[in-house]
Amino acid sequence: MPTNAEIASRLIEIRMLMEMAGESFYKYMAYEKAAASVENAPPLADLVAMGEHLALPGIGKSIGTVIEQLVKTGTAEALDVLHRRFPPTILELLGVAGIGTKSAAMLFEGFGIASLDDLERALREGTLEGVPRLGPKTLENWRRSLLAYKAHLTRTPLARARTTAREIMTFLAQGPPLHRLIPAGSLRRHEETVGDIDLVCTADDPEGVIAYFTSWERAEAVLAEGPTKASIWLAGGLQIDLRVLPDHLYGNLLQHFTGSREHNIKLREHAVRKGLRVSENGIVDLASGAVATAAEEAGVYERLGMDFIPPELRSGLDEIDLARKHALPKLVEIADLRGDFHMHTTWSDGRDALEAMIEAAEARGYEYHAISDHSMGRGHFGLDPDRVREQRREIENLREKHRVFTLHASEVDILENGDMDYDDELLAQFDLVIASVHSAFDQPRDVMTKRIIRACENPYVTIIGHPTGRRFGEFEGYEFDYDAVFAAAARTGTVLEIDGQAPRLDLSGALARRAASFGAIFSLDSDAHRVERLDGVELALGQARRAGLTKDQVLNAKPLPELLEFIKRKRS
Ligand code: DGT
Ligand code: CA
Ligand code: CA
Ligand code: ZN
Repeated sequence: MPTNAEIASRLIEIRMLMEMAGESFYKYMAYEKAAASVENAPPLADLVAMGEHLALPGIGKSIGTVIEQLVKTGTAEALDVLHRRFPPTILELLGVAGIGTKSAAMLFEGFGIASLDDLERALREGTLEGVPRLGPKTLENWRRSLLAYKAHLTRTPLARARTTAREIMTFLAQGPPLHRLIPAGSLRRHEETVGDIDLVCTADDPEGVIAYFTSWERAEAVLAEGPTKASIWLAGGLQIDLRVLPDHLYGNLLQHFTGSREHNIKLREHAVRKGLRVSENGIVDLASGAVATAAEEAGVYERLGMDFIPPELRSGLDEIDLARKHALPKLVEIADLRGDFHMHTTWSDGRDALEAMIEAAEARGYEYHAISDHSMGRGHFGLDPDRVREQRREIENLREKHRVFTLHASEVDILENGDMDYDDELLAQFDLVIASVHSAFDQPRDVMTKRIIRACENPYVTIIGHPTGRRFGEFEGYEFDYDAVFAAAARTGTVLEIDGQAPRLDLSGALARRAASFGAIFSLDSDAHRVERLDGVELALGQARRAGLTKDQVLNAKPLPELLEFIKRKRS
């Protein structure tokens, strides 16, 4: 049975299609009102299931019948009739700025354009050129809006956006002179996915910078270009916004465009109570009209009477209250990280050799790190007990050649019943054990919950690897009772991983925050399968900071002796 939200969106669909079909304003607006009252009603499916009559305030008999049909069948006669005239995909066209119901109806009836893809093709092939009332300017606007709309339909995983941001910044650095250049927006806040890339820059010649920016060879289209800002669109659908202002406004500009929207709204509300108005152009004292600009971002927060709020915490939750009370957590930093527990080598499914990974960990300046190849359950590439012992001997030999201390670890599968893929005797021989779910993702929720809790209860399991199994664009993660597992982890002294591999970010900042409220502690790992991916810890760190974690809550911020003591304590 459909939810109220689904029923309401069907009603809106009818409303839009009626407007397209030229029905009167009063008729289609009645559907819009009905949608609003459905959204606020108790679950209609339940009422119908109980045989109750649907009587919603302000809804007449004919729309009442439509709603009843929607509840029972998911569709309605009135909708089917409209769909015989306009295909359902026509509503996509309304997402393009500048296209309303009239234009959409005209595009369909005159040119058979019934979807975004159709429109894109028509614009590309010039089908609409020379059509009365569709001047070149209108078509150009549609072309840009279409690209911008498509870019926002899909969010880009953070790691990919960061790579693109680095590339465009390298390009910009080779153009007209810049004072400062930094990513802002959701990218700077380390959101797991970003809608677009925002760059903030200061320069003496903004127009020169903008012209250079829009000339980037990877820009498929220029969506907007003005004296202080421009947006480009890359093949693959990622948008980049650039703002250029004079240097004395850098602090204000960066603060404004870092967001989040919710954070900025709360910040402005707080400012207004103090008689101040905040914008990207400075902070105005409403009484005197004096404008204070900030060359550094910290100046903005200082002027508003609060501590500097790290970008990762700017979510609009409680960070402003905490900053006013000087009670923000001191977030874990990259320099606090003394090692990385999760990396693979050619012994299992990694690309680089054991010694190469050790050298790369050493080159990052780590005090220690763990090599954690897969257990046998990982198909043909996992290590059997003989190979485990062989790998241990090799690691012990290599230890003598390197300053970094290499722990011999394993990423051991948690089997379907919660047993580990190696017996306890073998597990005891590792310096550290990561336990991960790699199979039977579709188990019922309570079975999966018990399975992971059993792993937590194993004294040799130090860390639960990538706890939810989520992979961007592929898999939302297996279902289990997060709270029950977080509580079990805290109770048993089992560490929860924040896995920084690009498609994972698992735990996410939000879930790590939740787990921390149970008293859990965390490891921030790269899960690198090749040397260059060791920088995945930076992504793990971003999620840890979004969770508000301090270094006391992070296992790999502990010095080696404390780390070894920690592992021993659970085992005894
Ligand atoms: P995204 O791109 O969806 O991942 O999220 P953001 O936060 O990067 O959003 P975006 O790119 O639209 O804008 C970047 C920041 O700039 C946003 O967090 C707040 C600020 N901002 C942008 N446009 C506006 C606006 O129209 N009003 C206000 N108050 N702030 C804006
Ligand atoms: Ca953005
Ligand atoms: Ca943006
Ligand atoms: Zn794994």
